[in-house]
Amino acid sequence: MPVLTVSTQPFPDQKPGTAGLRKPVSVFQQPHYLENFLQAIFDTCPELQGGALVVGGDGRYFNREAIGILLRLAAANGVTKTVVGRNGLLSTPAASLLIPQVKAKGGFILTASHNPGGINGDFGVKFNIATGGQASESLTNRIYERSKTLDRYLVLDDTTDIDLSRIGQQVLGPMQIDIVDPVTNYADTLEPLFDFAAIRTLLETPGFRMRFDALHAATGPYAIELFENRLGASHDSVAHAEPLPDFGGGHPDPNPHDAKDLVNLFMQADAPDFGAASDGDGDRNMILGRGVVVSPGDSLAVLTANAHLIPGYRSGLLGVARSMPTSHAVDRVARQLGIPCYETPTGWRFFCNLLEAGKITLCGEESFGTSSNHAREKDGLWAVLFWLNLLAARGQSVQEILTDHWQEFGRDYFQREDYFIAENATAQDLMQNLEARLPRLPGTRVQGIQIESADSFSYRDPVDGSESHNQGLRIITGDGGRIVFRLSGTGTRGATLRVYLERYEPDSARHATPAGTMLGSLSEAAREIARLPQVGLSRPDSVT
Ligand code: G16
Repeated sequence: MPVLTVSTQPFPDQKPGTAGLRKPVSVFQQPHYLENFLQAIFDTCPELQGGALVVGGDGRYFNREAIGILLRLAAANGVTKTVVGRNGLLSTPAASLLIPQVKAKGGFILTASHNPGGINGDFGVKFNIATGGQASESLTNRIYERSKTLDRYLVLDDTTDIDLSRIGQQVLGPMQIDIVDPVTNYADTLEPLFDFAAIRTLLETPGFRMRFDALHAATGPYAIELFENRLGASHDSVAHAEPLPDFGGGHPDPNPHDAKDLVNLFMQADAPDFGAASDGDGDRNMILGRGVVVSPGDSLAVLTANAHLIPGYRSGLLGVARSMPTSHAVDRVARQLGIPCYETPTGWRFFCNLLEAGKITLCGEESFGTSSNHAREKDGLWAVLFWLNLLAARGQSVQEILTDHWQEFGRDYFQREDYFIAENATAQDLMQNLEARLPRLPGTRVQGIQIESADSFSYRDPVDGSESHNQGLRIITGDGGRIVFRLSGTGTRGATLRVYLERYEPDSARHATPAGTMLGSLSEAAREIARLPQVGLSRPDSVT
């Protein structure tokens, strides 16, 4: 086999973040940059030799070129077969499901998720293991260590053009390439989990309207297949369905800040009955009803409380998990159901061990991610189907379901405030200084709020015993509230400080009060505690 060994220099900045390596497109376009990172993965995972790989991406700018490079490196590193989504497209959940289904040794998902795309946007590479789950923290660290000493990569000396649009088998040197329809397998996997007949009846009810906004990202073709083709939703139900390399210039993140148009639509009196959106690679979801956006913590809690109504989950739940900054709403439901509830650091990879060990059935995060043990990634369209099935089974609107839920369990008001900080070093200093002050906070009052305790969150994985430290700073207040500070691990420029605010309200007479009102003083307290105005951060850049 004609393999070239190309000399290279290590790049010092190839440390993956919360989910893979994400950088501006221009960084990935530097000579050898992508090749180096891929080679670091092949060197760290010798099990990929002689096996199959799944490859696909969210269709963002540089997706096709990157796949071309990846295929040549894979062939040179002994991969015998790659399964590639047609036109290089695979949503993250679809790729994750495909990996174990085709018995691949792993998969490469080319995505920067919710980060903007286009030539001036971001690109990213995620490596998932044979279970379909994200690489663990220790594997990610080993890949990073390898990237720091890499001085060569292997590439097939063969520039045969692979036609990514043609479903079927092709070859590249000794490697077989199977181009597959990215949608059918995914839709076939999800369908048996839900009562499609009941959802179809709901969607065909005269006057019922839904709107799913694919934000010109990966989920468009999947949503059309599921909602319009299989479930009979009207043909205007899926908006912005065509995946575009720059996502149509938008920010493909389903949250009230970035998907403002959709939120505004649902605040109108004549809004559709049900709405949802997903992100660049299809793993996040936001659920809306007329006049209401469901907060991610509430969504997880509602799904847990109602799982017995859904065919795939009728036999009960093993347990649930949420990331630490996610609201405690699901904890109350788990307590009532008598099932375990785990609290993990931010990052889906921390759920994977729990899922694999059969400890949990559902899990979710504050960053608009939810999923179940059907996959090892979060799954945006799965959550949308779950909610539709719930609407059909309960015969209620989104607002009615939420109101009933709060009535029974109380309401966990939740909001995330993001502060953009231009200099990374400023952000690191801010966190270090705050951490140093934590021991002095308990017993003090800030903005009239009593502080009960404060710590830095550490996690011990109950399956493999591995420990993760410095996973966010927590302040617990006397009125059932909590403030969490952490730095985002998915940005590519400067730093983003995330401040998560939460407050429990058992009294249903107060459940209609807007979150901003309920959390106003906690927000002020957070700014004072972290001394944000002193570094010019007097107001958040976004609130979701
Ligand atoms: C990624 C991870 C999620 C995590 C999120 C946090 O999401 O997959 O598990 O919750 O990052 O983002 P940040 O560190 O910016 O708060 P995604 O959708 O970008 O893959």
